[in-house]
Amino acid sequence: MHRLLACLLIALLPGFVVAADENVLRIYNWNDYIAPEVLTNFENETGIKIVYDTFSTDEELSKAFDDNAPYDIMVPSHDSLPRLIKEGKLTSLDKAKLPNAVNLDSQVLSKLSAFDPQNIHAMPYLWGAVGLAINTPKAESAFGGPLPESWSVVFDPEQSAKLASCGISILDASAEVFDGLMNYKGRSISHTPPRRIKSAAKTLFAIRPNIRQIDSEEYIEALNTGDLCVAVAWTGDALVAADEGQPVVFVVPEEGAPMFIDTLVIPTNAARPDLAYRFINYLLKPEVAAQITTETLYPNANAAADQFLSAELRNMPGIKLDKQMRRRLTMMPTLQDDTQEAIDAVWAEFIEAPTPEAL
Ligand code: N2P
Repeated sequence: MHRLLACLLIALLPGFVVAADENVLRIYNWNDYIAPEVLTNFENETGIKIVYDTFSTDEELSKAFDDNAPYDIMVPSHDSLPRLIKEGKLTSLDKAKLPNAVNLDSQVLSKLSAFDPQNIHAMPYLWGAVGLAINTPKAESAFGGPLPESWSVVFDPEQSAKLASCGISILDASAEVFDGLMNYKGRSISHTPPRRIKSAAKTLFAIRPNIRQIDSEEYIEALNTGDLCVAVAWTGDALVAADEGQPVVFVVPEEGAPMFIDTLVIPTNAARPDLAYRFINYLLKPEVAAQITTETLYPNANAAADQFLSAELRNMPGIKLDKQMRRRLTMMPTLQDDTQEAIDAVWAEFIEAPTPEAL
């Protein structure tokens, strides 16, 4: 009798509706970084339910790791891997559970192995570059002629003042923006002492009144609707705007710019590593990787996926790097702690500085 009562009570408690043995996979990924049908197809094929959350900044992702947020898959960029590995946050992957990893591009794996030796903790997902998305007609008419292929259009206060009226946006990605800024100044972000970060930051504050928004998510829509003329952008986000019919080109500045590889990892606190392996292995299928590139316009790390891409996509500058892009791009380094701390402090101030409308 008592037992029956207990069962009834348990059945009525909302928390018990999701029984512990129900197959739920929790994923934390960057915004606009998957084809939604990949999620539904996987759910339909496997009966596994996906809870899918997104973030738009590295700070949000770091916080999720620090808080041991209950995710089974997360998507850190390559430069975060050394810290996450050191802190014991990442599962050593059992490659036997990822047979589709044979499809991965050996060049991408080798680049990544500088951050995760022997590719033990992370499988490459999508990659790309940071550069300038330029709405050519709008930008040229505000600028009074063709723009140089240079960070100067954002970081030179006189040049960005000319473009301010048609809308400049900057990624809310401090490491990437400082990487570009140091390149603009003819230096490298690696081994930059904090005092040099502080002095470079003066440039950021000088251009702040010319910047309409600092953001990595809403700017995609603004580019797509022609509301911005220049954006410090990630490759795919710029290419999507062109795909939406905007006269937007993606330019890698001549001074040099950072490249990133985003990776699939299983946090050590994952509740369902078994489901995480199944989904990562699914993402490593060539046709699935191609589906994701076709939707996001980010190149994937799957050497076997090319045959599933349209010829137009296969050869699209940005998905395929031309010689000039290759020459101008460098993998974003992992920053030393003191450099990172200096950047974090300056960035918080930069973000909170009054917006042009408020001035
Ligand atoms: C796409 C996010 C790109 C991730 N919106 C850059 N690491």
